[in-house]
Amino acid sequence: MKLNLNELAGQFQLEGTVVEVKPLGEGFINDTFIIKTGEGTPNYILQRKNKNIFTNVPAMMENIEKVCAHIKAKVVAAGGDPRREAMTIVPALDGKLHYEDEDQEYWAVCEFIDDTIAYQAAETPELAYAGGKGIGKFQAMVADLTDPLTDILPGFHNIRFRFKQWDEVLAKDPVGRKAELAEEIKWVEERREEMLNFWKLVEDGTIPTRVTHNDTKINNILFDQKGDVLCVIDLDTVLNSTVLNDYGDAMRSYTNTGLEDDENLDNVSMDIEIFKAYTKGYLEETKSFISPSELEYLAFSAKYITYEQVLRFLMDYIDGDNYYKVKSTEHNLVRTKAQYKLLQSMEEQFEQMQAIVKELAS
Ligand code: GN1
Ligand code: MG
Repeated sequence: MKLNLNELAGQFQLEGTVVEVKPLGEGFINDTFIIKTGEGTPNYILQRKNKNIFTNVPAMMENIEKVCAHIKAKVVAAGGDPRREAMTIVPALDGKLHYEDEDQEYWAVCEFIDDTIAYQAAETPELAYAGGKGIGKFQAMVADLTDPLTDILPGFHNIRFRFKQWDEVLAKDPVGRKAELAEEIKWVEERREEMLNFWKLVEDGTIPTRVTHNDTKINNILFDQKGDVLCVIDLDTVLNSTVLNDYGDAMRSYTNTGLEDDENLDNVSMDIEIFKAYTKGYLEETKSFISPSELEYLAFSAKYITYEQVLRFLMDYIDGDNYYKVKSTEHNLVRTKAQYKLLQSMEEQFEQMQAIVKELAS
């Protein structure tokens, strides 16, 4: 028998009685629901994890639990509230961290943290500063988590791996979109060497590998009512990689004066004040562990991740929109163009970005 959402919620060790389960948010990857329970008991987040992308959900959930447990111990030691300042994964009735339904879909639950604010954009430098502190603090808390995580997304922010996918998709051109895209493809190809040269430094260990979040958009941070960072959420992509990817991805999303999929490219540019504020907060929290090689490439990482996103959106468009959820047939192309505009804006301001990092790190 196929379970409905309420019955699925019933497969987890929840406190209280389920009142309703309804959709929440608009993630590109998973399907997300909120489980409301009665007075005095927590609400929960129920997610169907996208099994096409996360091919090993049990290992993903183990990674998440490891990171959460590590952070909770730090929060407790600092006198904080581990149920508000860290995510709490709720096991299924059989004790596993996921529930597999009869269609082999994977479901997971965590506690919903009440009374928080999530932002879709870093509207002010103050907010960007707080976000930088939040991600910096997250990285500092997991810096001593040396037990390796399972690599559930091989090659996730690895441009060498992305080029392999890119070359395959372009060779196939499965829906015949390539012919129209000579200019956009050139944007990617022109920068191939530059990006690979950076990644070589990660491969040869010049830039160290640590526990990283890998999806540091501002809406993956919960703020409290005072505007301080409470908790970093959406840990699906916690992996061992370079912290530069977390910094770079945050800069890609925070500094954009437009939308990730803005149709009006005039709206899109990099806001250097937001860049500066985030970097200040980030460096304040990471000075205890960040290395000279990481500092040297910090500003570059903003270009790297934005470039990678240009490639990923364009590749998905050429591939016929199999990865990202799309709202129209052109959506991935619109996203590609908007991210490319942002990349160009970063390239124009690169010297200033480097000067800011240098000044704030000294
Ligand atoms: C995806 O679904 P969401 O918004 O958490 C993607 C990120 C991209 C982002 C683009 C697992 O994240 O890498 O940067 O879309 N996550 C995965 O907005 O591919
Ligand atoms: Mg995500």
